Amino acid sequence: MAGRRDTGLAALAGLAAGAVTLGVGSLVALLTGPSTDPLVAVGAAFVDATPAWLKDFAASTFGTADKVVLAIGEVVVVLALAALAGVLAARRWAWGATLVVVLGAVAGLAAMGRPDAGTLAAAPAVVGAIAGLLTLRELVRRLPGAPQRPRPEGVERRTFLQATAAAGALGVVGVVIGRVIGAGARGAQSARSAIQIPRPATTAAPVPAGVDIGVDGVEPWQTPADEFYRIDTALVVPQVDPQTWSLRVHGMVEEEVTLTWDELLDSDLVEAWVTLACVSNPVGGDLIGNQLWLGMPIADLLARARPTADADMVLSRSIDGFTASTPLAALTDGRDALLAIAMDGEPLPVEHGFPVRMVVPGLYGYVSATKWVTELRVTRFADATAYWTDRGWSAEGPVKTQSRIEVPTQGNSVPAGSVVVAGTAWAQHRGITGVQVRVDDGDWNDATLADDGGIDSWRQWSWTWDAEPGSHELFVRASDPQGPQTGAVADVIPDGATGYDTVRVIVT
Ligand SMILES: Nc1nc2c(c(=O)[nH]1)N[C@H]1C(S)=C(S)[C@@H](COP(=O)(O)O)O[C@H]1N2
Ligand SMILES: [Mo]
Repeated sequence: MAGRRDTGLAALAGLAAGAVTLGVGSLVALLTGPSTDPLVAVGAAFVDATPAWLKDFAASTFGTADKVVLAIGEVVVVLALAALAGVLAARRWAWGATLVVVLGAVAGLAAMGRPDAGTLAAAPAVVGAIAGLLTLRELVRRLPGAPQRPRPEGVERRTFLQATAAAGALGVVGVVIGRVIGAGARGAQSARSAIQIPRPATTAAPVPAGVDIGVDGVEPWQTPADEFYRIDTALVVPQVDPQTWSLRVHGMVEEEVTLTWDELLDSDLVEAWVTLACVSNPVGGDLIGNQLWLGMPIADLLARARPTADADMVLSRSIDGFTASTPLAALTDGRDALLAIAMDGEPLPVEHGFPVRMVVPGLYGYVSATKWVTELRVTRFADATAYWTDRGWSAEGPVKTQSRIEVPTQGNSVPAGSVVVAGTAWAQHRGITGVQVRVDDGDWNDATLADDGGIDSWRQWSWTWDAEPGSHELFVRASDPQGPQTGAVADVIPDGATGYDTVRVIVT
């Protein structure tokens, strides 16, 4: 009977067949689109099916590297299953074959279930699984000691290993070619470089020189575009050609409107500084950034469509199926709610929503900042729910007033005497009216605010502490016109974290 060594060889056969499956799958996906690649499709379905707590855990544990971690985890699982298929096939062909068919079916169904799935979405998984099955059958037949191959053991072993290595190598080459060509074929980057951003009809108010408080270690007031945090459910960044892009406004409207890219460029564009924040940002976290956006006021577009009187929500949808529920009022009350086409004077980076995304001051991104947006459905909160609402988050997500200490950092040791404590506070669309710092359980001390860049942007602050030796804990709280932020500790789920940011400092 099969010994341990034979099991190892059978597992190798399974791995090689698995590589062939993935290689063929990713080559076929060159024809059917990156989101139909079996690994990508399964990963995306996993992301959508993952309960909110797990995704929150992934985002907070791995930061925005969570997609890389997911991909590595997925490959490990797939390789383990492929090895298992080899071992099963060596014992009884039908068992191994069944596992391959089931895995192929799972990947095919996952691809067909993607919101942007075409009719051939399952093709990479199906063709890949067939290639994998054929490979597995050939390799299992060549397993040393297999009944069909009554040959001397050494020769058998050598031909088996050669065939397995060749199959495995072909599979890996297929994956690499698929990935490299697929990445090169991503059209959006070249379309993006060809774009001339028009001049705004309304420019942003000039930013006072003192918005940056001038303390080393404080995050810049304007977040560099290439350092802007990225949060989305997209495993492959949607590639949208502006020339074929359009935005459909429909639902509870007097008149359906379809906006094209050229119409958008020709409209009266407005420039605005807006701080965008993620609801998953923990207290003191960095899933937040401030930028200069340029876009068409969403109110102008809605004015053409004329929402009916009983509508109270706009469900925006991206090309890859993500949806966000934004209160209609926030889009029409005069704030700078934009269909943004530029960030920092440049076309949107592809991963930040090229060619068009929404930006709405005062609301967390998950209910307002739809990237790669292609549809606005005017509806009611009572009638429709959005992507994250279906996963346990609140239907509405106004940004909570928050503040963070950026210097000194946690666990720092500083010499006694004058110590500058500084950081950033935000209360988008209400504005920061004050920041206070507390040492241990002392009184709150007023911090100095940096210049004000507008109520939709965050605001820097600093306070000079007369530090006495020992271990101390610093607390910060910000105020908006309604009063100070709450110190009550709340998790990010369901509608944003609260509590004071704190750092422990050793004064020597
Ligand atoms: N299409 C799409 N748009 C999306 C998301 C998404 O998953 N898909 N995530 C939203 C969330 S949760 C946030 S916080 C912001 C983040 O925007 P950024 O990646 O440009 O910083 O995008 C929003 N827009
Ligand atoms: Mo978010």
